Amino acid sequence: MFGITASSRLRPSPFYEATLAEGVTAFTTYNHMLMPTGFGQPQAEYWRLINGVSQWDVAVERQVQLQGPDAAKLAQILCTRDLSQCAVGQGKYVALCNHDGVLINDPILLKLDDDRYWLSIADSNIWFWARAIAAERGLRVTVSEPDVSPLAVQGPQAENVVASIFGDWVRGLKYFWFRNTEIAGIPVAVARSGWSKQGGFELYLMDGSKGTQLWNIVREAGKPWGIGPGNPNACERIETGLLSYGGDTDGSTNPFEVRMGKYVDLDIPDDVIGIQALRRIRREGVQRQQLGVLIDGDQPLEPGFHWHAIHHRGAKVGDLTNCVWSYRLQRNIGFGLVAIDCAAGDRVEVHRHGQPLPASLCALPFL
Ligand code: THG
Repeated sequence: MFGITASSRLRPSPFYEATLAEGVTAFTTYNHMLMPTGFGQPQAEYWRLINGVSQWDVAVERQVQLQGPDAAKLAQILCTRDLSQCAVGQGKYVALCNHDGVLINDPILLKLDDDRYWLSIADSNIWFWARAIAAERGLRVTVSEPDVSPLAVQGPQAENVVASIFGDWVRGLKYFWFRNTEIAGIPVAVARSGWSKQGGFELYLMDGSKGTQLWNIVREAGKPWGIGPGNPNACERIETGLLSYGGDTDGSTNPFEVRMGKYVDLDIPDDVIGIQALRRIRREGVQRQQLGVLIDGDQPLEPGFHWHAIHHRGAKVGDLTNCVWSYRLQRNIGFGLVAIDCAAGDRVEVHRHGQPLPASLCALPFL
């Protein structure tokens, strides 16, 4: 489309040089960094994730570290999920909300120690937020952004690749659990996680000067399984129903509207930010829900920047928040954020560039 002007505001990833060497063709911005979004072969990249193994520069998932005697307290104040049973070495998918119960990030929380946590964040400024809350509540905690950069290894063969590097113990890691280790003197935390439903791991690189070296270790180890470069894959994540904070959410979305209710514990202490609003929303009922949208027709649509209005019986009932050509379903699919009285099976129209496209609502995930 156009180029990107280099600037110190756009911090390079430790894997930037390695992705250039792999032939990266596109980036997006995320947490004031560049994230690769393609390597020129979208179909091959997709099928490699579905059938094989793929390695991704996801250093943009920055860690907000909470450290100090009140770190656990701050973590709980920020997260609308009960953390009291979270063990050292465990991770959890959590919703961060503001005082109105609006979702402001959906990180993975990692408990490194009783007094040290990471929030592995999606695309919003949680560093500011956590510092402000800690200061306002007088907590003894240091909030920082450590030198930590995740590299994802995703796909059905990811476990074989990661086990060949670190040993068979990785096969026993439970979902979102992690262990600190090193490879060739490079400090990493190995976690079973990642933004796909094809299985996989994330290697949290803890020395930003070793990005190319770690990338190449994974690349070499993955050769027997046909590893290649990839990135968080829009098609796969929409087919499998994974949420993109900021893409599928707006300035008033609460967790219940976007299928995150199961990660909200309403009986946590009253001082958790947003919990009182969430109790009220639960009591009064939500206005919107997330459903799948299957657009009629068998030609891929061009992706766009905006949400598209969804109409039902002549009235607007919500928005299509993303849209992608599904290689497995051979249809254009997306998520609808629609009124609570809409239901799977409803026939609707997506209004895109002034053109109404007939579509059907369905349950998520698609696959
Ligand atoms: N890896 C790391 N940090 C991240 C992401 C990541 N931070 C931002 C973003 N991605 C967080 N968002 C998600 C969303 C969904 C999942 C993971 C991260 C996910 N969800 C599963 C699901 O919805 O089915 C399982 C969740 C569960 O049951 O606990 O995996 O990718 N480091």
